Amino acid sequence: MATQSTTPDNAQPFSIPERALDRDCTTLSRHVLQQLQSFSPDAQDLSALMGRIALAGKLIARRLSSAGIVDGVLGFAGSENVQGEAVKKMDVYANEVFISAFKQSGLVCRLASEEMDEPYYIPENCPIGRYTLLYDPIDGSGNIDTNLNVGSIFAIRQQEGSDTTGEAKDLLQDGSKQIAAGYILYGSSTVLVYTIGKGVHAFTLDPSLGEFILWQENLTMPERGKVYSVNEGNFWDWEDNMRDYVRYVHRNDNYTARYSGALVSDFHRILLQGGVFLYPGTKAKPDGKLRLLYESAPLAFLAEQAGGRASTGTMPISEFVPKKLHQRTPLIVGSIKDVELIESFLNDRRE
Ligand code: AFP
Repeated sequence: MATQSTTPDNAQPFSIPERALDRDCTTLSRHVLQQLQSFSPDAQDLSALMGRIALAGKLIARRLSSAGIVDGVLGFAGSENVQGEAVKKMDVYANEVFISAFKQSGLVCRLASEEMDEPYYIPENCPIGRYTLLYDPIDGSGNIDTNLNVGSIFAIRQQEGSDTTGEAKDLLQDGSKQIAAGYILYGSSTVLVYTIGKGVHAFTLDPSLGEFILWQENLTMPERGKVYSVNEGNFWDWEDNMRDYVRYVHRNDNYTARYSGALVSDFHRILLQGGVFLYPGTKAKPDGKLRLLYESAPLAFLAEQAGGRASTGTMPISEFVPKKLHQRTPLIVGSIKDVELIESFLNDRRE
């Protein structure tokens, strides 16, 4: 006896696999093009740039996941960066991965990173390379040796000028010059979050495909959160107003503290669940620790796109014009109401 078919007569033979593909396989480069609703040369460039950043992220994730099995993942490189901080082996590796991912891209003429004194030029790209990549190759590298989360942060700006000397003055501009920004979080899964000024979107690396696949579109930060994220070991180094804010959250039952030692990790939690991250200046170091161009400005772009806020305490991070490449700024970033509350403490506006 013939088996009765369960497929309705009008069903398309491939309709189910096609739907599955749509649902499961929006890749990063396709998403960028969808966002821009264009196949123009600029849109293709941006899609290709994001593809190269994703490649760097995959290479770094692969290396991190073999810590303890292969050489060159754990431990210090034995040198110091321009900020005088001890460089980890993974800082060196990840910095070079970004350079090599962009070397033959024809897109980027200049890369500037936290790990390099001066921007790195790729002369063969310069005649046509119209973009600058700014990046922190491994954010939170102090976490690597204990198998805790780390990240990479990036921003893309339009290249202006091709001067190979001096202090890259055209980089010394505010955050509105960023065309794209985002981060890769190397956690229990590898997640890439980006914005091109059209919302904030998150992708998860599918190791079986080797592709970042769309996880969530148009992420928005809750207006207020329960978590404050700050290194309270610096409590007595802060100005009085900052201490007053932290005393306030201590007394207020609605708040709890979380601090991971990796900005990307703390920011990602705040993006999804709300709250605030702070790295204030201290009396001795009023500009704090975090670098504007590679850390604060990219995350400020993401925060604002997600409905949050980023501030130095006295002005929006996105309006801060750096005086030098490795400029540091205090950073307060997260849910809009939480950031405003801290600003009210810092500016003596408490009612
Ligand atoms: P490292 O990359 O040197 O570990 O610094 C990480 C970082 O830039 C940022 O990711 C952390 O939020 C912050 O510094 C931690 O600094 P403290 O150890 O001074 O709290």
